[in-house]
Parts: sequence; structure tokens; C-alpha cells
Amino acid sequence: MAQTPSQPGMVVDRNLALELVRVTEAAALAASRWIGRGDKNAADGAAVDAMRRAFDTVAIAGTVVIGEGEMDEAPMLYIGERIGIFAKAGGGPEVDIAVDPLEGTSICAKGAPNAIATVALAERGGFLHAPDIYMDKIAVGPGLPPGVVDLDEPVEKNLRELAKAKQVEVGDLMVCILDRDRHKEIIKQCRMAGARIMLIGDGDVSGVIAVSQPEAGVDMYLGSGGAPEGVLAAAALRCIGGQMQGRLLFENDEQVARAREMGVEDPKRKYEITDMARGDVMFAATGVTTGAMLRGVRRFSGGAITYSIVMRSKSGTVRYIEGQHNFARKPTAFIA
Ligand code: VTB
Repeated sequence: MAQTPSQPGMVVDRNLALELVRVTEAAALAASRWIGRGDKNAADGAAVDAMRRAFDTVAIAGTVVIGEGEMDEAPMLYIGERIGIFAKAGGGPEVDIAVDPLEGTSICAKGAPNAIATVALAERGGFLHAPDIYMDKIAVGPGLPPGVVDLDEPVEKNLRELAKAKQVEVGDLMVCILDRDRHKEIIKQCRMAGARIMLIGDGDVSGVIAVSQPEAGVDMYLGSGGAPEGVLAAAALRCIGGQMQGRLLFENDEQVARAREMGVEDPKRKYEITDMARGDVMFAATGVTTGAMLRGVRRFSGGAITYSIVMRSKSGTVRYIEGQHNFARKPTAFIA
């Protein structure tokens, strides 16, 4: 029997995967006008706007759980916003949505590599409601013994165990880390252990996903970045395979109180990948600037080409989609 969005038990209809790509394509196309123009807010605004409009055409009753901020700070795609064709009337599949319309706003503003537009979808209650604070993250790719690395173990031990499991030397390993002063210590520990490091300026969603993409040449992701980005990355790894752990990093009591309101009961909890993205999930991303995972938007007279990835946890299928967009025929809502 064909799957339909309203069929009980099949809330996350597989055809939604392509719909998600339309959404990330729209955001990427809009952001691509701002590549290298030095205005990260304009780039982000354009991506948010386009993604929000694209969601109006998707047959879901969606609730944003990872979004652009609280209702009073973000006009669109705010946490709790209802989106999709069935948002108001109901009747369609009730799903939770995590968005980052432009992951790597500064990258885009500089025209540097690895900016993406990204979105993930889960059944109701599938995503950790992560506040906009930092999260400590560790991730490795698929096919390794469970627990081969652990957030609570010293860097050197994690590298040693990972090297053993991969049957390589620690010196062969490549660790991806955000280039931040707060990471000086872990960078030092990696170097002392003899591992190689790929420092990235921004964009830790692609940084984490890189561990599951052999061609990216990254063996481990390490360090702190945005907690919302952590949930998006967890959704992707649920689909493509790999291990990830995360722990929220609180800077003050106010953040703890806010997290409690969002349902975080134990602020010190170490989250496993399925605590961050449970059940059936889907993940889609479109490249804005060219990176290890995806090529960026290429614009030409009358159109553009986009490169996207879309994946589902249920089947584990990963699809790369090249979109050839004809601006003369495409609804303007998708061009921006
Ligand atoms: C990372 C990076 C994001 O936030 O999560 C980073 O991947 C963490 O915050 O692209 P800091 O920049 O404060 O280190 C982003 O840069 C998004 O803002």
C-alpha cells in the first residue's frame, strides 16, 4: 500500500524528503546572492525569509523546535511557530522541524567554504529542545565499536582508541575543530598526541557530518559549538551513520532556568545521538558556498544550479540532488 502522509504510524512520509530539499534549495538560492558581500545579517535574513516561504508549500503540520530564536526575537521560524500547509487547519502529519537556514553566516559573508542551508524533520517529540547556548560535541563515523570515544574521556585516550579501532596510527587521524580560543586546550592535547587537525572557521554541522563522509577525510569531530547545530548534526548522523555525544554548556543560572523551561531536566546530562534526534528523522542540506560536503550555488543567466543532500534514518538512503533552476518558470517564492 502506498504511504500517505496521513497514514497512522507513517507520519514521516518518505516523499517529504524531496519537499525538504525544496526548502533548503530556496534558502540557499536566496543566501547565494549575498556570498562575499560582507553582510552576514542580510545573508541570514534572505535565507530565513526564503525558507519560511518555501515551508508554506509543504504538506505538513510542523512545529519549529530548533529555530531562529524566541518568538519575541525572531519574526520568522521562531521556536514554537507552526509551519506548513496544515499548520493552522491541522489534518496533515504533525512533525517537529529543526532549521538553520544559513549555517555559517560569517562564512557566507566572506565567501569562504562550507556554508549550507539545512533542515531536519522528526516525528513529534523527536528532537532535543536545545536552547541557543553552547554544546560540547564529539563525533566519529560509522562502523566503529559502540562507545569507541566518549565525551568524558581525555582527548589522548579517545584518539588512541579511535586509531586502534581504525587500525591506523594516531598520526593518521584527522580531527576537525572550530578555530576558537576556547579550544586552545583540546588543540594542544590533540597535537601532543600526534593527531592532525582541520581547523574550521564556522559551520560545525558540516564539520560533524564530515566524520561520516569518507571523502572528507575527517576521523573525529571535537569541541563546543551551538547546541541547536548539535541537534541538526545528530539528525544527520542518525541517517548517515556514526556516533555522537553532546552536553549543554551553561554559562549562568539564567541559561539553566531557560533550559529547564524547555524541558531539560538534568543540565549536566550527556546526550547520546538518539537523545538528540529520536525515531524517524530526515535531514536535508543545500550548499551555499562550496565545501567538503556539497558544492555551492552556481548562478548563471536565467537560472542556477544547486547541490543538495537528503537522507532518512529509516532506510539510511543518502541522496545527492543536483537542481537545475529555471528562474523564468520557477515560482518567485523559490527564487527570492
Ligand atoms: C558554531 C558554528 C556556527 O556558531 O556552532 C558556532 O558551526 C558556535 O558559536 O556556524 P561561536 O561562533 O560563538 O563559537 C556558528 O558560528 C553560528 O553562529
